[in-house]
Amino acid sequence: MPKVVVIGAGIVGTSLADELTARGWTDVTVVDRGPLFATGGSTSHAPGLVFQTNPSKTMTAFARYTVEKFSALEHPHGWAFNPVGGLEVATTPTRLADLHRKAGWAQSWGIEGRLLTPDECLALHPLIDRDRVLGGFHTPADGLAKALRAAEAQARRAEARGATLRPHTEVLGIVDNGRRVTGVRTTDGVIDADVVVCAAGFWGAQLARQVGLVLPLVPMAHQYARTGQIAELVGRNSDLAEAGLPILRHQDQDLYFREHVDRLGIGSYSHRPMPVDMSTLLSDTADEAMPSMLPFTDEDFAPAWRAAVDLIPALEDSKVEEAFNGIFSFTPDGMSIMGEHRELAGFWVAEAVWVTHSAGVARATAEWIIDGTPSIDTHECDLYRFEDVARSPRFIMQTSSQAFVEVYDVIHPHQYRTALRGLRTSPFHSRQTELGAYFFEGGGWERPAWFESNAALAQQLFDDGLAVPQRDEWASQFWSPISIAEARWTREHIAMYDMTPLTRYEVAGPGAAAFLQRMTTNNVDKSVGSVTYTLLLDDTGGVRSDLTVARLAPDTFQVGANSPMDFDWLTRHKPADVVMRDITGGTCCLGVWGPHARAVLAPLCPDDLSHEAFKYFRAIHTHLDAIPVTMMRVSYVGELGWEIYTSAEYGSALWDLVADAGAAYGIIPAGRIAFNSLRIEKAYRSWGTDMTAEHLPAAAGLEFAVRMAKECDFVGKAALEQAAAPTSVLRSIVFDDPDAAVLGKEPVSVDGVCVGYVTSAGYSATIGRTIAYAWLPAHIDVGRAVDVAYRGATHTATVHAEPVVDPEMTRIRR
Ligand code: FAD
Ligand code: THG
Repeated sequence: MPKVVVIGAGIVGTSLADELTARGWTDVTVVDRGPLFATGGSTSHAPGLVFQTNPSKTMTAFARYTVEKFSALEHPHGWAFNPVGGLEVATTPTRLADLHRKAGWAQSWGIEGRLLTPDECLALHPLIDRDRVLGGFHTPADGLAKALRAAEAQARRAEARGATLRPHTEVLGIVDNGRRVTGVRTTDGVIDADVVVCAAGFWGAQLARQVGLVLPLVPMAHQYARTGQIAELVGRNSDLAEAGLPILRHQDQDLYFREHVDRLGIGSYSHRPMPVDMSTLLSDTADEAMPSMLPFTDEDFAPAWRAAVDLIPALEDSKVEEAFNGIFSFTPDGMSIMGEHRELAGFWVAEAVWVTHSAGVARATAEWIIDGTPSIDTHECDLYRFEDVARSPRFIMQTSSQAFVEVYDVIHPHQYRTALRGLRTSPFHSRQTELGAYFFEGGGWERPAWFESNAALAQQLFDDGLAVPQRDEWASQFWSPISIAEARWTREHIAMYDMTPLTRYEVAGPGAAAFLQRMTTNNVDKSVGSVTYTLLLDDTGGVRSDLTVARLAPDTFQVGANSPMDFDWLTRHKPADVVMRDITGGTCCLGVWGPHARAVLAPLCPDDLSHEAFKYFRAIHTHLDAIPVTMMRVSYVGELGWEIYTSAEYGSALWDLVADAGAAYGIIPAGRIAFNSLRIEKAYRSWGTDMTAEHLPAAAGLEFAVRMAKECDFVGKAALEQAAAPTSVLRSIVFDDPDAAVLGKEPVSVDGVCVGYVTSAGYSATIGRTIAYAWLPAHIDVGRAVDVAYRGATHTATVHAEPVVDPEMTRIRR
């Protein structure tokens, strides 16, 4: 049986010990520098509020499991979970509208919740000032976790199954044989191990650095205060129950509240970000009870206190009695960090985890370690999700600080940071800027969303009858009607799209073809010049990514991928006779699409671009005018045309060449919003949003890319052979009202019952309606009417056959 050492006996480490031993891996040692179970880590003083609803489906599922698990734990001192319910109040119209969005997430992810009037808020929580609140959102299954009891109960259960707990044992270093971990070096000698899991809380980044791993997390102080006795609370709660009122969030002022018998606990995120200097932490906390508690800074709390009194007038006669600046981890995107070190087998991390998500993260980690694949999609938490730039200390600090500031803010899905922009720009960037591009950010890249230079053209199209929907205020943010004109113009004429941020790798060597055959679902071992759409599956058949694989030479392939996790996955499986390079940054890509694409490009190219000579899904090395290029006849927007690749130094010449040659045909630059709406018209999926590892190809509508009959075995094939027919499937739905817009994650109901959720959506210029994808029960057929809840409104839509536009593929194959 493998020997496991878990570093850290906080809520994550103890929960993991329980999950591992429950699966029969009982040779587990949990080491902690501190005493048990108030080790001195973040768990020791976490007030334990568990609000389950999160924009992330995965995080919500993690939280739901924590509630379920903690509710069933037994501890001699009492409950580990007290389901007092959760209440979030709105004091501004923006927040009130956003609570509708949150209620939508809750419904989509299966959390019971209800929007409340101010009177209903007051009835649930009599301490709040009725006149301050505009409404609220109540989630009855939320509540309080007693983190230390939960840690102890789980640790003791693990111990009963054979695990060992070693307090007062500090891990000083990781021991390895150059390839894999062999143990940990502690203040009490070396402990041998086949698997080491770093669950060391905010100290984890330092431990991981010892083995060459950057964990993008920042330890930050966060203020928590307990008041003195509050008359209104006296007699309400027993010492055992501690609380009866729902846990309360007042997000407009970055505050949360819970009862401590007859006192209130107040947490505040309203202060400046206070990143912790780990080099002085021990001396800074020498006078405190624990090394994760910094001295309270009154001046930072003063405005929070005033805001707290405003919401809860009963606080007027009270004051702060005990308070501290507690430390825990923040990450650039607010997500946890999970996974195994690629270069050091057996070294795992489970980091930046709230109490709320702890049991869920622990379960997924145990499954991942033991079975090889977690049963839930974890890509948003993946250790290898970060681009190189996102591992720089400056980036980590900047984005994590921003995550702190925004922790309770209303964040639009297309709101991007303003700091640290312009880090990754394509060679077309200066031209795009001149053309008035409005940039979205993704993976550090600047990506045009639309071009103001198309405003006059758009106006002309609108004057000529192209419909413009009346989008609501929320959906109109970070959006422009110009995008509709760009999409229409692409279908009717021609447009150029910057595809540079599309991640791409060169996979080369004598073993390249066999490697890609084994890793992906489709047959990619075809003639030089072939391009294949194919899937990466995990061992359980879940869709890890979708790729295009172009064979550019017998032993050289270009892979178009989705994220750094694809590089990680392929690298982990790569044999020695294959070399893989990420060529994204050194190259660029221009998508030239539309009915006039051939007419524009053919005169520039010495090769024959006719349909017969250059077929759909083929690639060639050639030249456009004087520029060496690789052309692929691929179109994510579903039009005649090519992706044109060249190395970065030719980029701006390529842009100018195509722009000049296209002028006679009215070529325009077009942006991401048009791009997105066009791909949705064509039923093309976007990995990570529309489907994830949680879905089998058939469910995601991607079975056409799986070649079960191909000669060789491929990762995930055995699982697909065993797979039952999917019970839910990804469908296209079309909204009835031309003005209806949705942005993603909205719940979908049939006959008043929530049956699924929206993934992505875009306004289709072709049909004058918004089209969205939704996960729906397999029996909900084409033609069925569904209701989509959008920020308090209900939009009706109809399940549509796919693709909505050009099902005969005549636009592409001509
Ligand atoms: P920890 O509890 O910090 O455990 C890590 C352990 O690793 C520690 O015991 C430490 O001693 C040990 N360790 C570290 N390095 C070594 C080493 N080299 N050798 C041996 N042992 C080592 N979360 C919520 O969900 N809800 C809340 O309401 C909430 N409120 C919070 C309020 C405050 C004031 C704070 C500070 C945090 C709050 N959190 C809350 C966050 C939550 O407390 C943490 O995210 C969570 O406890 C982290 O658990 P952990 O097990 O990862 O880390
Ligand atoms: N271009 C390139 N690589 C890519 C993408 C891209 N890799 C990642 C991502 N995008 C992959 N997604 C798709 C989705 C659909 C198509 C291409 C890439 C596509 N599908 C056609 C269809 O479904 O009808 C053709 C499929 C086939 O013939 O097998 O074009 O944008 N380079």
